[in-house]
Amino acid sequence: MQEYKLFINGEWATSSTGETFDDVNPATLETIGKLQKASIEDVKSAVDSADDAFGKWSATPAPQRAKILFRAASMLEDRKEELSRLLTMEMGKVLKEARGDVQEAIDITYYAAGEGRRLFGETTPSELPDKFCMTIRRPIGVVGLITPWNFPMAIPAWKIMPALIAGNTLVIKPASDTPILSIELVKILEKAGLPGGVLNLVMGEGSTVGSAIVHHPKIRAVSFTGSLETGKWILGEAARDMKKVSLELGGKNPIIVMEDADLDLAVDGIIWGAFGTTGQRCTAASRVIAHEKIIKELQAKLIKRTKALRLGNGLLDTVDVGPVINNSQLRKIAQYVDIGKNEGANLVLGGRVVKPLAGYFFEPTIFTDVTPDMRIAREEIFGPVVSMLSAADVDEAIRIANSVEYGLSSSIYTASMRNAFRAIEKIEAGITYINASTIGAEIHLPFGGVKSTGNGTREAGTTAIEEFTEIKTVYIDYSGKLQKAQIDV
Ligand code: UN1
Repeated sequence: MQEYKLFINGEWATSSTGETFDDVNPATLETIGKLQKASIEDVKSAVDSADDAFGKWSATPAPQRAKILFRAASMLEDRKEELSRLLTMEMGKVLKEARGDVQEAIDITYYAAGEGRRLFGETTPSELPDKFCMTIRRPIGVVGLITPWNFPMAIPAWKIMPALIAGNTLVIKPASDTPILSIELVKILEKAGLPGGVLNLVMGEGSTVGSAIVHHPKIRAVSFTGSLETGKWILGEAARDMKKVSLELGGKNPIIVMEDADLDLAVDGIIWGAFGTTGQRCTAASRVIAHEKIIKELQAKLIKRTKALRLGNGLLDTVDVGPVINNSQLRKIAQYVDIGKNEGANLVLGGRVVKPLAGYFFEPTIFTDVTPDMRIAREEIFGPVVSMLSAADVDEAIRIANSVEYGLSSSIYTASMRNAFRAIEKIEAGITYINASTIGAEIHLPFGGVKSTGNGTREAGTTAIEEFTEIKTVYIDYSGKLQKAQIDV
């Protein structure tokens, strides 16, 4: 059995308590690794080593830091297939999507490395003569990263790479269900030449290890992707020490389908958005809001196509939908199906736990006749369940889209420019797709959401550099005399 250790101060270390836990393949329930469970003492050592490493790393020119990232990106590329297979075994998503997860990590690593030659600030004139003004970006310090299980490689890379290029030192806690890909990422960075202490990895429960990261006084910023509940808790705790926080939380992402849409294209997008990654993306399409004139036809097409999806082990290319991550998620999804039925929604397909293998499988599920007040239309399920709602026109569809507390991704299928721009302007979401599904954001554009999806920050794109830097404003007076801004002479 492969053992995976903590990474502290450039060394692979066992936990100070010696405790371990298992990493289980959600399709087969085979244990694929033994993981060291960090103690609060281990977290302290990790933060101390990041703090010690900060001076040197932050003083290293960003293009030099970038060299390490370029090497890491190319090593990731060389190992893409092997890492993708490992990712499917650990997380369950089908191999094609696992390759996408690894590719997203490769993309952000190259992108962040390139940013090492830019990290632009602004230059402006001064209101006074012989004076120059500019902004520069400075690293924040020691940053804590807490990542989810649904993108075991892409999301850690989204956070690690921009944070490193900006000159921060890090402590990462990957999700307990899927830490192996983060460990592989750390190993690659280590091989690529990252100095000891710059990146530290601890594993264990959120309530102990995660909490110790959030509370440590030397941690100056926390970047978290996960549930709304945990996000709110982190924001509250971090506020006491004025830590910078960036949160990427839930979604209840709508696909609007108008009466003038290409319905087959819309069905492609719904299937990809709702059942891709077994519905376990923050960006998953969990609501379809269709024009009343075409909803029946759309439903018939969707049901037919969904029936053909094959569940099983994601390593096989005959499989379309993999397992869900663990038993508690499986139970939660089943509970939501009961809630939907009790609320009076019409379960037209799926709705059951199935066992093509020993693991945690749930049938792709469709509810029709869903109304906006039902819990299945409002709450994030994070499973292969889609709710169909009907609207009389584009404005009603957008009103329904906006009636939930989340605002991450959104989509509209329409042939009309007017409808498309209505959606672009009026949907309350961080991302709007036109004639494409809600998933598949590209790494060079900002990623994040409004309302309860986050706290106003964005990941990826140039906004990732904003996430992991502080702006310093610099005034350079070369007049040789005292000059006073704002004061009449
Ligand atoms: C997530 O589910 O938290 O846009 C991230 C997408 C992916 C990232 C999803 N590129 O679906």
